[in-house]
Amino acid sequence: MGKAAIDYSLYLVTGRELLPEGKDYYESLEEALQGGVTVVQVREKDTDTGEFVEIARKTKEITDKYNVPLFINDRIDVFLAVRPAGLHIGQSDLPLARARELVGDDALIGVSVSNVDEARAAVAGGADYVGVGAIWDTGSKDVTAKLKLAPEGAGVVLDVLEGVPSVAIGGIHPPNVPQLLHGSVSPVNRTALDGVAVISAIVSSADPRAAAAGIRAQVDSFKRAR
Ligand code: TZP
Ligand code: MG
Repeated sequence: MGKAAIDYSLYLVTGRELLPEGKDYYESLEEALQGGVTVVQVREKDTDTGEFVEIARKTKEITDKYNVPLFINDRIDVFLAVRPAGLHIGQSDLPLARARELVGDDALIGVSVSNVDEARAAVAGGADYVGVGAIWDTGSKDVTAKLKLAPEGAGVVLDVLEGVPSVAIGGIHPPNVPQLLHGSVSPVNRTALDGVAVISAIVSSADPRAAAAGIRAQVDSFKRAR
């Protein structure tokens, strides 16, 4: 899957711990894909390596079926074992330059950024996309107050991306998507935001297909109108 083919409109980050009681992870994932998820990232924080690899491998079987690119969060070893489209790293993970040496030029690397300096470094280092956040408070990750960008702060970060694709992340749910999409827009970055990334808005839903479809429709109509 070539780099140019990626549509970042609706980026699902997995969070098995947030599934509703009795909901199967793979079933939820497949429903979300049917609802219009365009990118998936497997994010596992306290999972044994062998199990992480197995989950990533099975997840890839499903995302492949929908022709959706898969990223692995943090773990280069899991990436190398499964070889999906890409690796996603944060500011305290493997440095971007080392990650690039290890994954090669054909793989995609996404980088989480929370401010303009991190965004500039990610762009200079050749990140294929950036995740900008946390936009709002989230129960899905420990984020300190200074990392909370709110839509206006996201716009400042988007201004320095120089065409590198971006997704916003953190506390994004259907009611605040309009505020995000319009609040993060300035004349410079009008086209900079390529999509939204969510965990709980889809994973916690009893109907992930409908949850994904609802957010996807909002992003699609924003992108059509700009
Ligand atoms: N990075 C910044 S915020 C966040 C991550 C992984 C969690 C997003 O989860 P949610 O449930 O969509 O707020
Ligand atoms: Mg990380």
